[in-house]
Amino acid sequence: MATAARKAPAKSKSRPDGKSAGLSAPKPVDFTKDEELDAYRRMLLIRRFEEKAGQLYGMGFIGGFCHLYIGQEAVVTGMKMALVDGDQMITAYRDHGHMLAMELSPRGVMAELTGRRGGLSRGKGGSMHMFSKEKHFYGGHGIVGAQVSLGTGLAFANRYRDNNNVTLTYFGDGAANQGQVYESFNMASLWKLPVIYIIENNRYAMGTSVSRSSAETDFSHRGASFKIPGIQVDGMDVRAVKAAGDLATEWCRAGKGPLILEMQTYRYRGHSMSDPAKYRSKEEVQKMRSERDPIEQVKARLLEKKWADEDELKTIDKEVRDIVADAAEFAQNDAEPDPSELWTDIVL
Ligand SMILES: Cc1ncc(C[n+]2csc(CCOP(=O)(O)OP(=O)(O)O)c2C)c(N)n1
Ligand SMILES: [Mg+2]
Repeated sequence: MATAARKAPAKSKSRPDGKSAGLSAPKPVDFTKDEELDAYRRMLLIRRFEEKAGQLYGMGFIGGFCHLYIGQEAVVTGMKMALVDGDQMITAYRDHGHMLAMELSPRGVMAELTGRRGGLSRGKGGSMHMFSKEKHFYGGHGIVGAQVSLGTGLAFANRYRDNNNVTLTYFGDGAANQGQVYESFNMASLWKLPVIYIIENNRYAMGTSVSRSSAETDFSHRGASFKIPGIQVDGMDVRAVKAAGDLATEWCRAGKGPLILEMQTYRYRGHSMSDPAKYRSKEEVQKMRSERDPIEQVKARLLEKKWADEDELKTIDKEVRDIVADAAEFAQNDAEPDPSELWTDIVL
């Protein structure tokens, strides 16, 4: 019996990456003097806060897990600069920077780390579990990838309410290999939900490098099967992040559905507070710090353009250190939650 010649499968007309959708990483926007200073101050607050959190952890004031965001500050800062009031954010456990970017109070965040009643979850959530409905921040989640479906749900609610707000759903390169991420991608694309999936590719998931764990290391292509376009962004340059944020928020508000931004970034510290760091060399970390540091990049531009001199930058640093010192002072001296609170704010 003659067999019909097998036809080659029809080639998909459009590759659903950023390029086929007419998207490519936008050029970094030029910041005004005020924007540079604002970005500098915001990133410095995150850096100094995290340094202090590391110290308090070492002194035994913070128990449990604590994941520092040092090195990645440009990602949340640039994205926040692209938001309007009512836009939401949700992320994983490396979340202190995200909270500060959303303008949650440094005292409230630090006191939550030390488990005090003035903490944002009244001292009962700790580093990984803080929320602020007023500031549109939805956590803080310890289960890798779980926030992706929650963020997609937030976007569904925005679509349903037709309020034109977008949801920034952050997750890591490791989380990008979790199954529920792809279930969420499918629904978000099918229903054209206003959600920006921000993959913070800091090159490692605990001690495992991206190349050891991921078959597709270009995370901007991770939405290909779901027709979600994506672009790669220099996540160490706050201006590049802001430009990508502008593009993505416009895309979502125009009703075009979800978008993926792969932020290429780097974490300087260990995964959590005890990390033997045998999976990378000291030279690799040092190279990033000295050549790509997000805060130093802004500082260099401010000095070069003569928008600030060393003294003015020192004054900003002093102001930021004062805010952080006040938060730390509060977090060490505030009372612990009353035992009667043990059964409140929980679902039985
Ligand atoms: C479902 C689940 N599996 C495993 C873990 C343990 N775990 C905690 S963090 C982590 C690595 C995640 O890395 P990535 O998503 O790249 O985020 P990063 O820590 O780099 O910010 C793993 C495997 C967990 N918390 N939840
Ligand atoms: Mg990672």
